[in-house]
Amino acid sequence: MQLFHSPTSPYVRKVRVVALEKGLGERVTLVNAVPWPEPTAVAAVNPLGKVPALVTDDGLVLYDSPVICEYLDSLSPARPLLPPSGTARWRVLRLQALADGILDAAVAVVLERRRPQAERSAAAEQRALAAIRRSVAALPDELRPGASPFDLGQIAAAVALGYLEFRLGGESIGTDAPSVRDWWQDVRERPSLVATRPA
Ligand SMILES: N[C@@H](CCC(=O)N[C@@H](CS)C(=O)NCC(=O)O)C(=O)O
Repeated sequence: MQLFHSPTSPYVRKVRVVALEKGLGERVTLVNAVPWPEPTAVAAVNPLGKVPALVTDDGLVLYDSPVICEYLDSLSPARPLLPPSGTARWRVLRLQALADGILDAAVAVVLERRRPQAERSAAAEQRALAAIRRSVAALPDELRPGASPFDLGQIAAAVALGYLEFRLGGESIGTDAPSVRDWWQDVRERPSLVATRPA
């Protein structure tokens, strides 16, 4: 399988962590496709021009990280990352959505700060930061050290906290709350997270 990727994309990292947790790491070949500046190689397989995109061994192209993660989870019954049905499944998917939403807001802040000063919107940046703070504050209800397996929701949450540390470390966004910090300390040295840590 080919994974179109960029080394610092947190959505790509989530997919790579899933592949490693499923024991599929060796089957995934990375194809460099940094989305900026245009043109980007990923547009040849994903019309949205975004990474990650996965080309399966059958030649099927999949994109959007939740779709790719569910596909990888389906490849082997070992260590299921997503419950098959019921409330447990919706809780995992909801946590993934919360964590991916944190990423969307954090990426928006990073992009806003890269604009020329005259084009920057303080209101857009503050709105995104407020969404991050609210969403980080919602994490403790979902995360308790050792309380549940490292499923797709927890993987997404770990990747989101890693990205906040990487891009917005030192800012007051709630990640220093004891319950969030304890959970993050508990999982951050997992081999799948260490192997995919952004430089
Ligand atoms: N919802 C998508 C988000 C993917 C995404 O936004 N990737 C960024 C890199 S971090 C990208 O490729 N951006 C290029 C663009 O927006 O044009 C997913 O989960 O895969």
